[in-house]
Amino acid sequence: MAGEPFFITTAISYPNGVPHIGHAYEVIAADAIARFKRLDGYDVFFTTGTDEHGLKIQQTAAKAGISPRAFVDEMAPRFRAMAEQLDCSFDRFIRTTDADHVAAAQALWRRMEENGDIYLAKYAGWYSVRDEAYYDEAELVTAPDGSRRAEKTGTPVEWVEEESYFFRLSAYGERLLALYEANPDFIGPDSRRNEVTSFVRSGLQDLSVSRTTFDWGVPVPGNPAHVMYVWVDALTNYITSCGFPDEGAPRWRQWPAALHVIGKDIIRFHAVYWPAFLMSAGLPVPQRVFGHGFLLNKGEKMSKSLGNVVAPTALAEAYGVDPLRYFMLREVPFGQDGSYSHEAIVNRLNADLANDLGNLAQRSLTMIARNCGGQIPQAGEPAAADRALLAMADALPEKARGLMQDLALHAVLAEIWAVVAEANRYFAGQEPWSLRKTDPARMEAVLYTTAEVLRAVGILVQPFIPSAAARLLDLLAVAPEARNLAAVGPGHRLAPGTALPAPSPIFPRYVEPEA
Ligand code: ME8
Repeated sequence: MAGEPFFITTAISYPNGVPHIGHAYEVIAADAIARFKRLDGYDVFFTTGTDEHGLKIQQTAAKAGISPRAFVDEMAPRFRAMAEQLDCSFDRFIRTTDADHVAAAQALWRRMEENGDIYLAKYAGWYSVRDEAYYDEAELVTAPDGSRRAEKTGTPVEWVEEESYFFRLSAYGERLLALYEANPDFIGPDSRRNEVTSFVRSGLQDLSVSRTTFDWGVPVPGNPAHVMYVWVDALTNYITSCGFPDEGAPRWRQWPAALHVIGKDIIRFHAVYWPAFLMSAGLPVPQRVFGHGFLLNKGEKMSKSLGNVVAPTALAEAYGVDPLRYFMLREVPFGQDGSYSHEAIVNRLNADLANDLGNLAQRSLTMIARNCGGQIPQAGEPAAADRALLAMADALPEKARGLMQDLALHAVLAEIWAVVAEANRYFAGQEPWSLRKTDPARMEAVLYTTAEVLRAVGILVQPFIPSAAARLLDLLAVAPEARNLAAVGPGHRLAPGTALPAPSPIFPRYVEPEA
């Protein structure tokens, strides 16, 4: 896999409000995948960003009494700061107001137009500003206050008539179905694939792709009275960052994307519209689109002392970045909905991180510091118990690769923690503290085996809890270039006699702040 490109993206967020927990969840999950692939030798390119055009933004800015440009210039940095605070290793933060993006969106439009897929007509229909989408009569309900609303989202709709450009989506049904058929992994999880397939099977209508009722958007090439429908503009971000329309750009080797990580609510845009646009433009389609679930605050459960916080910034400050990342990725099976609460986060933090992994590292490394001269101990002749435990740790990269292929992030963590649990049982059963007097060589072997398992675990947890993993690997004196998946196993065992730094705890327990 060495050097093979792996382009991974998040959706780009609407910056019409401050970042919320869903935005944090998505960028953390994508970051864990990106980091895992880097550890496995891929040439990873990882982007996230903001989706800054459209009526919603224009209206929010107007309410705030400032220009849309000033508004997004104020909001976009908050999204970037959140991703940075959460230790997300993105290579580009793309804003749809970036000059190269506007040029890319116009170039894509021209390609679709040259292919005969864009035509001018009149549009009349029920439009939801909140959803930036038109709805059919059949998709509406009447609210108690008499207003017409979209049934699916509950947002108000208004009757809109405008001249509009259309994209000939109706021509792409067969090709899309063939794409899903030939690439079973194109849409995940399975529930989403079924949903999309039946939507396409039911017949596709042409898509209105321009607006004349507002002007905060990318002008349509050749007819600036129109701005592009925000989804045409937004989806293009993925090829902008690969250098489009310059197909000779160095980054172009990253296209097609290996994976678009998005929420389940926008799967149709990514699995139907987006590949159709790309087919029209004669460009390769992404390899995979994965719609994760929604993360919801169960409500009342948050602790009073935290003021019922839901802002990701506040959660990261209250629990720490690594514990928050770990919680989100371990607690929620990726692809399903999940919920969070103060109790659930604290429980994971204290049980899995502070107790299981933190204590094992602290106890074994303290014994090494005190009894082995602060050096990696002698391995000795491994006993059956040592070999069994090491075999489990050595098997982690292969297991993790397989589970990662299914994007089962929670299952990767479960496998790693199964090894941690086994190492704890081993440590308790071998009683190295008793061996200190009776059989010091055996004590060294037990401590060596434990340290070696911690090395494997430290390498494997880097994608999920990057700072704590780095601290653990530092404590084991693992060289920076030996922190990848290929370094797990017999070929790169810890060298006895290597000097270690003084041990320090990697995960403090969470204690409730004083009321
Ligand atoms: O949809 N839990 O932007 P957005 C988990 N601009 N994920 C959530 C969530 C929650 N509670 N709420 C939202 C947009 N998301 C468009 C995308 S991409 C070319 C354009 C996810 O700010 C949501 O599913 O509303 C989406 O993937 C992302 O957050 C941004 O949502």
